[in-house]
Amino acid sequence: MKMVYKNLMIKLALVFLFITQTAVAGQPKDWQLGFQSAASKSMSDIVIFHDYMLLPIITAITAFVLFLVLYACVKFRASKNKVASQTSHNTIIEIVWTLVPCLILIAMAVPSFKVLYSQDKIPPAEVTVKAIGYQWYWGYEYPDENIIFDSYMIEDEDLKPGQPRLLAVDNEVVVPVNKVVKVLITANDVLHAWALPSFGVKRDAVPGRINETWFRADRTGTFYGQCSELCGIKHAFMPITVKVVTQAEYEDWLKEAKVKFAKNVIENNFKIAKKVIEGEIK
Ligand SMILES: [Cu+2]
Repeated sequence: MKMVYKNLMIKLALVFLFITQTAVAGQPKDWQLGFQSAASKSMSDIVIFHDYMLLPIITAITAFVLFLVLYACVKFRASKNKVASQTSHNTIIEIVWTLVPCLILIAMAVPSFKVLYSQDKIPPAEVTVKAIGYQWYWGYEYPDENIIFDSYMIEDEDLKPGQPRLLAVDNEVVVPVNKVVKVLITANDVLHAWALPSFGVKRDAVPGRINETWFRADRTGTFYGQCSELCGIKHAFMPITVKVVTQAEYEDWLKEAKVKFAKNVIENNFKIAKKVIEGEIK
């Protein structure tokens, strides 16, 4: 009987996990509580650390402090304590309330550093993407593929069915699933930040400096993020869209993109346009 019950619980947990994983796309939801669903190991680690370590500790401390406050309110109420107690020091309690928080912090620090280091150590990159923050859109480059393009938010009136408001862009970043994607992040004007919650990624985009981060998406789909550094009046309107596809789909996209977004052609057009403006060519 016990075994049957255990199996049933495991099945229920799996169904729940499946529902929560599939029902939530890589974007925020109305009335959402907690994180967006994880689509990379980094993010799963963050979610596990938060859900199974931080939340229980926070809940326990909050409940304990609430209990102490209520206990003190009842036990030391004025009606039952006509003469106030003069107690002011207790060495043992003072040692305990210094040591216990220290131990809690150390216990939290160990897994926290583990997650941090795993995010910081970039494995050999299989795809490299450079993200450049502009006021107010993102530019992308695939340095190994001679591809460059800009990515603008789609305005409300131009949204197609299924495209989320304030998150969909005209040109998405496309990456293959289960591949290490290194993202080089910089900015052209002011500070921006490239952030994608489902991948557990957030890095500042600093003019004149290149920051690095990485992710390995473990499922296909479209994932949305936003600029996460106050960068001016249209800060809220420079979303980030990453489309994770299969390797074959990625190769098809590359073929198309190498023609559509060919860097040398675009740079050449810029040069010609500059010359026309300066009057060298008519
Ligand atoms: Cu920005």
